[in-house]
Amino acid sequence: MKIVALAGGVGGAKLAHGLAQILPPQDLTIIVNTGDDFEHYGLYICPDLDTVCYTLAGLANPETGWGRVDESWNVIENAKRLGGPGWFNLGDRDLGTHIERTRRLKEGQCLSEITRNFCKVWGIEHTVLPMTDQYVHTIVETDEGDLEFQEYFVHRRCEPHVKGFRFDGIEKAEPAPGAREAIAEADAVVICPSNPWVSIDPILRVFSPLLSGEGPGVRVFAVSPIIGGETVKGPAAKMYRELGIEPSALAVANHYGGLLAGFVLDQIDSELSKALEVKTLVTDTLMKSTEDRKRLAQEVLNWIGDL
Ligand code: FO1
Repeated sequence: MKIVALAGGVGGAKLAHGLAQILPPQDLTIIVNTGDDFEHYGLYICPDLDTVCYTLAGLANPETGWGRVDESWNVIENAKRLGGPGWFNLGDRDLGTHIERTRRLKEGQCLSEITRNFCKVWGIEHTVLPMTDQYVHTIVETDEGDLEFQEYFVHRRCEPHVKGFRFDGIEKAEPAPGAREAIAEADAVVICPSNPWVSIDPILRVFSPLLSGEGPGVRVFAVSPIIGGETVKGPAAKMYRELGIEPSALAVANHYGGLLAGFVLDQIDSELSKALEVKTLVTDTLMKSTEDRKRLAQEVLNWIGDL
């Protein structure tokens, strides 16, 4: 079965990793959000892309989910001592990725090509694509004004009250080379348990109308990032609340609306499945261990295969 997975950072990377443990490389393409990308210390940082790649390569920091395992912080500590900003933690190993990516971008290589090269070096055989090669910047509109995503997420610890989101540059963003074809050939698209507002919506916008629920379309399935009204990691539940929507798996399913052929929700939320018109899979969606990732991915694939 050929699958295209749509993923943001840590939660999305976990299910993508589960899928990669089961599907052969030619059957899985992972399309990753780049709206969180930003420049810091003159370097171009792609947090979600790196989180997905490090996770697939077994290089991710198991405690944070982002950044590298066995990391040290000498460079950023020194930069901080000299007066540089210290709110975004760039580890020594991780910095090498940003330095080389920035050098290549300045040379004129595009992000998808750089990602392909990096994946080869990291031993990642499945296809990982940024959603686009153009620059898209997620702006969080808050009661304290517009904030760049990382400014809101890391620097301000998601404290400002959210009023809306904007994806600057999205109108000019074309799907990365190979992404359209991967979707056209796929048996299903799986939306990983990432933040619907800031991780998945930018991808859906880039791939609209291909993934709009109106086209001839591939079947789209989503796994809820909200379990028992809360997010495992990140601000999705807080965002729903501040936008006047009760955070729940149901709210996530409604968010994707007519796009979905099926929805996966946690057993804690089994009651909510009755309110859904799409097909549902109710299971243990919490991925605490590497085995959990594979188990959930296998259950989702079996379910899609049986539908
Ligand atoms: N998240 C944090 O909460 N604090 C950090 O200092 C931080 C640094 C960081 C460095 C590289 C990287 O690839 C990711 C990093 N993240 C950090 C995670 C990132 O901000 C978010 O996980 C995503 O943008 C949301 O999906």
